[in-house]
Amino acid sequence: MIDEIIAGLLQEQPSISPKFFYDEIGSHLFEAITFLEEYYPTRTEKQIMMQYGEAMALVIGKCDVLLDLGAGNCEKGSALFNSLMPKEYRALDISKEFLEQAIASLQKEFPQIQMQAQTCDLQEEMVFPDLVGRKKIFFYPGSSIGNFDPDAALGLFKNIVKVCEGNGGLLIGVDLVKEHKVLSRAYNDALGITEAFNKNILLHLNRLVKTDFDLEHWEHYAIFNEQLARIEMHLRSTQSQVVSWPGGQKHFDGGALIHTENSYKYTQEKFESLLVGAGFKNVCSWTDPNRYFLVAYASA
Ligand code: AVI
Repeated sequence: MIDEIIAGLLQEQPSISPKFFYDEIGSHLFEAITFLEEYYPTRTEKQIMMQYGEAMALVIGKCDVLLDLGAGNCEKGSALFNSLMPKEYRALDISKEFLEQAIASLQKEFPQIQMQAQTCDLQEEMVFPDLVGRKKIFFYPGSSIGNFDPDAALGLFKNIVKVCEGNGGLLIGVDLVKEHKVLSRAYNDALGITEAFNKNILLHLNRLVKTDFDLEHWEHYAIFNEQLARIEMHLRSTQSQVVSWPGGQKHFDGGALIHTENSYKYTQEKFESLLVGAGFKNVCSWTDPNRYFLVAYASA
């Protein structure tokens, strides 16, 4: 992990993987972002799920195992229990610890559902030998897929198609391309929570790698890259400075950038063809009146 971070910093165009956003403070800051007026994805997805939940359940049909990717506090996944009535719920995330706490309280509420927490890094191939032959419904909400490059998203979809063995499918939320002003506001909120979320990654690195980033000399920079249809988040050096860590250092000019995140936005057509290109047979989509966000079910 330390080698990965240092290699990223030493690149000609320095970058830090967005997975390092989510330390304890970062996870809370992201939660706060989801409540912001400017950050429409979370509440828009929730509205779509509430309005079309029954229609989705009809299309999905019987659900044997519900696999919740990036489950976090399991709130979104458990909201599907009443409509999908899975026999088993498998919550997957980078850290199992957090999941186990969430599952312990859910289990009391839904004793009929067998529940299990499993560590899972979506950058790596997923295998579920114990679930072979069972109908699996994957759930990947929140437009987290937007934080993957399209090639990596295609790879993840192909992996899900393979694991589904011609049965089940994927219920997924994705943010749509829209007016630039709306996109830009969502990543440049007036309260500065997204700025804090972005800068906190440096504090996380100071702990992990013993770097000496001084937050006073870095600023949040988020723009919509129209050509690549993605929001790019960067940290911009406000002066010429040297950042050091045990065994190394790097000079940053004033204005130099560290790339911290991409958040791809899709058109409905592009997203559906990505799913079909991965091998899904059928795609059903639901959206909100503004067409800000899309929830799709792709059957394997
Ligand atoms: C987690 N992910 C879908 C968020 C996004 O919108 O790409 C992370 C985020 N970054 C800044 N604000 C929210």
